[in-house]
This record gives sequence, C-alpha cells and structure tokens, in this order.
Amino acid sequence: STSDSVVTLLDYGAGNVRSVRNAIRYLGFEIKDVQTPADILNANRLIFPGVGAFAPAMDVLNKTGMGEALCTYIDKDRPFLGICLGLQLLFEYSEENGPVNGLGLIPGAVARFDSSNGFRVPHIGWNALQVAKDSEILDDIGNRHVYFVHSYRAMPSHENEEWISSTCNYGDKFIASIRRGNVHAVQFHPEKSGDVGLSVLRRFLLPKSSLTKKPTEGKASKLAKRVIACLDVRTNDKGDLVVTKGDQYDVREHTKENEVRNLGKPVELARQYYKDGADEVSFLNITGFRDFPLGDLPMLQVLRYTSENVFVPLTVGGGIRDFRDANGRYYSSLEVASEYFRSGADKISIGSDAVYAAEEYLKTKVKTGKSSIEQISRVYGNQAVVVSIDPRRVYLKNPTDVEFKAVRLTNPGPNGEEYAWYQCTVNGGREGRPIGAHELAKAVEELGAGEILLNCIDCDGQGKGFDIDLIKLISDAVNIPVIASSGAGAVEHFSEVFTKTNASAALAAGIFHRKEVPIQSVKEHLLKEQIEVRI
Ligand code: 1PR
Repeated sequence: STSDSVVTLLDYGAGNVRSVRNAIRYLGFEIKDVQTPADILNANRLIFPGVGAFAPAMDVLNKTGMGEALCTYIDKDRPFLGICLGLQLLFEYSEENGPVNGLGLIPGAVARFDSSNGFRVPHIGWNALQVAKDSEILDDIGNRHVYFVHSYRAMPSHENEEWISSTCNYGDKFIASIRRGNVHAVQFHPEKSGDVGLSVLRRFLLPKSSLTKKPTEGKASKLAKRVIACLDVRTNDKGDLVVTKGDQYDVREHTKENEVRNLGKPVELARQYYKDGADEVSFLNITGFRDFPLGDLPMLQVLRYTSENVFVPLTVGGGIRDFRDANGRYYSSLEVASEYFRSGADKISIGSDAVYAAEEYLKTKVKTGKSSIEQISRVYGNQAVVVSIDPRRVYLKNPTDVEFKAVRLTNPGPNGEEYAWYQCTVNGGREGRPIGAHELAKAVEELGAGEILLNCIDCDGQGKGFDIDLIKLISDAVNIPVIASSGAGAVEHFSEVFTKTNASAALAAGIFHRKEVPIQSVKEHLLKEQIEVRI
C-alpha cells in the first residue's frame, strides 16, 4: 500500500466508530489507528469521529497527550476531518455536563438544543445545509439531505464566522460544518448519509486534482420525515436466519406445516432497501426475548455484513437485557448492546426490558442507573437508545374505567366502545403488562431513551393504515422523536400519519417485503403532498 491509500483514524475507544471504518474501507482506503500522539503528528490525513460525551472525550485527549498533538497537527494546517463530537471538541467549551473546556481551536461554545420551542431533542434525521462558503468537501451536496444525530450543537457567532462553511436550521441556526485550509469538521454523519455522505468522505480523501469542482447551492430545509424499512428476523425451523413478517405478531403460516413465514434473506433485503432509498434500516430479532443474543452469532454476522455497504443508520433490537448464561456467567444489558454496536449497529432497540424498567421506575420514582436504558444511554448517548413499544388496544366504555391514559377512538370498538387504552406487552406480544403505552413512553423518556418505536399489535400486518389515535397520543406526550409503526398498506397511509400526528418517522415492513409499494413511491407521494423527505 502507498501512503496515499492510508488514512489515520483517531478512535479513543469511547464508542462505535465501526460505521466510519466501513465507509473508509468501502472507498478503497486502509486505516491506520492512532496509538500514540506521534501517530497524529505523522499522519498524512486524519479522521476524528468523535463519539460519546464531551467531558470523557476531553479527559482521554488530555491524559494521553493526543489533545496537544491534535492542536499542533491542526495548527500546521494538515488534512483533518472531524465528525460530530470531532467538530464540537475543537471549540472552546461545551455545556454538556459542564461547562467543560474543549481544545479551544475555534472560538465559541457548544450548547444543548432548546426543546422548549417544540423541536424534539435529540435532533435525529436528515436535513439540508445552507452553505456559507467554499467548503470543497461539501461540493457535491447541493440541497440534498445529510444525516444528523445529536443533542448538542456548536453556536455560530461573530468570532467564529470565518470558520463556518455551512449551517443548518433546527429550532435555530447551528454550525453544520467548518473549514479552514485543509482542516474540516462536520456535525452530520457522512458515513451514514448515503451516497451524498460518501462523496463528502471521498472529497476529503482524494487528492484535489482528481475531482472536478461543482458549484454548491444549499438552501434551508426542515427536518425530513424519515421512511424506515424494518426487518423482523428470526431463525426458522431449519435453523436459517430469515426475514419474517407477522400478522398481528403471528409469524407462522397457517398450513399443515405451520412453518415460520420466510420473506427473504436479511442482508440482501437490507441492501436492497438501502439502494431503494430507505432512510434507516431496522432489524428486530423477534425471538431475542428467549434466545440469548450473544449466542445468536448469525444475527451479529448479519449486522457485520450489512454495515459494510449500507450507509444509513442501522438499528437492532431483541434480547437486550441483563442475562445469565447456562454456565452462570452474567452479562449486563450494556455488554449485550456493546456487542451489537461493535457489529455495526448505530442504535439499539429495547422492548420487553424497557417495560419492566418503566414499571419499576413508576412504582419507586427512583432512577437507579441500573436499567438497560440508563446504562446504555450513559455510555453511548440517548440517541443510541430506542425503546420499542408493542401495545395492544383494550376497548373501554368509559375512559375512567382504568388507571391508564385512555383515548377517545376515531373508530369505535366492536361493541361500540368509544375509548381504549393501549396495554404494553412483553415477549413479542405474548404477555400483557399493567402499564399503558402513554405511561411507558413518558417513563422511558425520563430514563434516557432517545427515540420511541411505536408499534401496534392490532394494526401489525393488516395494511389498513397506522393507528393514528395511538400515534397522536404518544407523539404529543413526549419530546423525543417517535417512529410510527404497524399497518402501512399504501402510500397515503404515510402522508396521513405525518399530517395527523407529530411522528418523526414512519416504519413499514410487509408492503416493502412483498414488493407492493416501493420506498421510492412513498417518497414521491410525500413530496407531492409537500412533506419534506430525502430523495
Ligand atoms: O423484547 O427487547 O427482546 O425485543 C423484541 C423486539 O421484537 C421488539 O421490538 C418487538 O417489537 C419485536 N417483536 C417481537 N415479536 C414480534 C412478532 O412479530 N412476533 N415484531 C416482533 C414486531 C413489529 C414491527 C413490524 C411493524 C410493521 N414487529 O416491527 O415490523 O408492525 O409491520 P407492517 O408494516 O407489516 O404492518 P425484546
């Protein structure tokens, strides 16, 4: 290998940089990991994908001498690309658990998004940029969307104006990228921004002369509504991992053999959906509640293969909880999640265990710090923790018949009931619990979940549309993004959920697997209905 094909990567071990590694390799480059500060100073080009929280990252940089080396490297105008926290750390200080001092190379502060004006935090999803000056690496973006996921952002000011190459609007204007000479940093995730993101990385990695320059014309945009493809995965009776799909959570064919419905191979389908324009791909290991996921090596293998060439966010769920194996060895939910992250997941999703944690929290009103939600969000950030809710509708004559939040139904129940509450279930819908979806959603938000994946057992696989009453109830109750799920059967169902509720994303499975409605048609329909989407 020539030095031209080598990229130095600063990974201080605080989290998941597998996606960045995959993207660099996909573009044909080799990675040299920084071991000592000298490796930074000797780099030909350096990528710094900051992950985790600001304070612990600064701690590591200070203790190891890497921080000083970084400052020298950047002062010498050597080729640098910071990503996400790798941008924020260049500033003077951050309010995250602070104020905490940063590297101080750029004047100004990093502050939390203000959620008081109706904008959900974390800021998760696809936005277009406003390009402020010639930024070189952003030259192919135009007004196409890039993927953000963060709760803190660097604030533009008169003092740092000369550094700013683009900004983005989310509630207010924040710094989306900086550039000075060969020094670049971006708040968004190029490694998760599909083709557009790969072209940002390519522009940083390839010698300038080999690229032709195109003018950029960015414009302000709203956060795009996301369309997510979901793959429910389990081992069939032959022992193969297959994509399956239930009918109100029943995944078996109603034939003599009673076999698990097989809709395809997980890695192949995920790749297909990425190519078709899915904004995210989710895998739910639906038997994770009974099989220990770390024993489920095929699932980890699926993640590894998928993440090698799918460059949008990947979520994986199923079986995330504390666990003792047959030999008595104990695994914390954090260890289980870490293995998923190491294998290529960007977010993990917790189902059953979140229900128990919320029940406990509502009973005691104490945050013990020990629940899976708390443990994982503390290490990987709130944005990496999704809670998947599997509620079932329970009809009521009167809303006061239960202690749980009930809604007035748009369509009355089978016996003319005008109300319902949404009972949470565990173990793939097999067991109802004494907690409603509304209570659960609010509790898990307090415990540190960054997003809610809201299913509905009644609507699952029916193709009759999302449960608008439920989705409205939950998306109005919390400040974190809500993904609407279950029941999509036509493009109109997507525009309905986005116009009638505050859902941030809509997820579907069956219609995509059965090739009834391509993702592209969903996007085109939403665009026609003037709903902002990533095309
Ligand atoms: O409880 O932490 O082990 O997680 C298990 C996960 O597996 C949960 O997220 C739970 O939702 C999921 N799950 C468990 N059993 C099933 C099942 O179907 N038997 N699948 C299951 C849930 C629901 C959606 C589905 C949408 C859209 N699948 O993800 O994809 O309803 O479908 P549609 O568009 O075809 O209507 P834990």
